[in-house]
Amino acid sequence: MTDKDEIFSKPLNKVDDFKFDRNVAAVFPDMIKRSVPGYENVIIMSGLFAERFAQTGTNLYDLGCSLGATTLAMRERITADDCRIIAVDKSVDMIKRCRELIGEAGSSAVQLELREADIRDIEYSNNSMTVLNYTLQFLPPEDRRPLLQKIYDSMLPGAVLVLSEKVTFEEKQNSDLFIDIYHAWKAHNGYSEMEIRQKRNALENVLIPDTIPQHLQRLEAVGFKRCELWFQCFNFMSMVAFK
Ligand code: GEK
Repeated sequence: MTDKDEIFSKPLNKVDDFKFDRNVAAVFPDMIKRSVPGYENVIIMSGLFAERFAQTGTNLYDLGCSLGATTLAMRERITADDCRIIAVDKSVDMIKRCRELIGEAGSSAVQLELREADIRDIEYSNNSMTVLNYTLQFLPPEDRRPLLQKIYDSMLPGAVLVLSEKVTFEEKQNSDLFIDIYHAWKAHNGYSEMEIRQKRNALENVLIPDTIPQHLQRLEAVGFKRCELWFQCFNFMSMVAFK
């Protein structure tokens, strides 16, 4: 049984910046399912990309792995021999809970390494697939391109990047409309107007979305030859880029 996300359900005098702490880790599966349209599909599809692109004897990275949903979906589908998934998150509470959940999920031929680290600081090598599911958006904007460059440089020919993000739009009217419909969807999922407003304030300085053209231009600039948007629901999207 997963705990229900009620983190912003009481009025707060001051809304602090959002943190991936123990309280968030405890309710995360419920929170992300009710807050990110298409989340469950994106996770399943990440597994399908892994099935197709994992190369024998290589590393696959799940960056900002939280509780390991993407890691587990990838692990389930990989058929190539001698693969290692390296799942990284800088939140000690996320990694702790992730370790427990992965332990409960049983074993597999795919090796799995969980690391509590900042994805900007680790070394990448022998990389056939990297997934950034809703993580790049939390990095300071100036750190995004250097990280993507590091990832690209570590990739083998034929490697793939899956990048899922909340996005914004150049056209203000479209942006406002999609945010409005997104909030209506959150209300449909049981969040009150106050919860939606307080969470939005908590994320304001923490989650800075780019536009889809910004993502595509940056991926091209670091060297990715082919990029495609494969999923979009209002202001959430996922794209795939090939080396
Ligand atoms: C999923 N991918 O379930 N280094 C490492 N981890 C980081 C960093 C960083 N610099 N910045 C943020 N994180 C997951 C969901 S959640 C998305 C990803 C969300 C971590 C942070 O601790 C958190 O666990 C995760 O990125 C973002 O498919 O909550 O909207």
